Amino acid sequence: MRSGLNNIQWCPGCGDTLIIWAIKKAFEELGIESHNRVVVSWVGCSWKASQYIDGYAAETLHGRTLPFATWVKMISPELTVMAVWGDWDGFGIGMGHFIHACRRDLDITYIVFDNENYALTTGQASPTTPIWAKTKTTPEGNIIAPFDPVALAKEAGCKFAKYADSVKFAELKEIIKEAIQHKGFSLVDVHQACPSFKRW
Ligand SMILES: Cc1ncc(C[n+]2csc(CCOP(=O)(O)OP(=O)(O)O)c2C)c(N)n1
Ligand code: SF4
Ligand SMILES: [Mg+2]
Repeated sequence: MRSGLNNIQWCPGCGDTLIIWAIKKAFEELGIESHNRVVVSWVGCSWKASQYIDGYAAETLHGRTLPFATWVKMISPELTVMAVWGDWDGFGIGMGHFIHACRRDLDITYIVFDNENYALTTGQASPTTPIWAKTKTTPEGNIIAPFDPVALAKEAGCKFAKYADSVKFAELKEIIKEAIQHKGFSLVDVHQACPSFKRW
């Protein structure tokens, strides 16, 4: 069991903080108690989300959050299982797992902390970096168009796939609640601020 919001280590103004508050409120309003839920995360800034939300938690390898969450759901179907990823983790190194999770449609809520860059490694371009955005790896501007995670998820069989924005807190919380209540695999791709590296 993990708990605690006492030691948040994200940069001031980071959208990650709003997203975990929305997740915590969603669990609270749905009456899902800490011993009935698991939050699985990976490597990246938002990996700490699982430490800051009370309840069972697991930190897995980069790109491997969904395989681990799948295993948890299969052995403990009574638990509410949430997987939290970054945009590189979910749509880069973990892309294969993402597509197959959509197809498999197990009851897992998948929240992407989409800051459109690799933040933990100090601001490289990711699969959702907008075209022409300047990052460490695209100093002249990104020339590779990002793809649309929600469209991709739907194409792969996901029946609940939505965008959200961390600054629209009430809407974000409601979308997360809907995603948790959806019986099957659900994606919420949350756009968020990253004041340290997302400057577009
Ligand atoms: C297998 C592996 N490859 C690369 C890394 C280095 N690495 C750590 S975090 C990261 C980028 C994470 O980006 P994202 O998933 O978007 O999360 P964010 O930090 O932006 O929240 C990378 C490439 C690693 N830890 N493990
Ligand atoms: S680098 Fe960006 S995503 Fe990471 S903690 Fe700082 S503001 Fe948040
Ligand atoms: Mg990122």
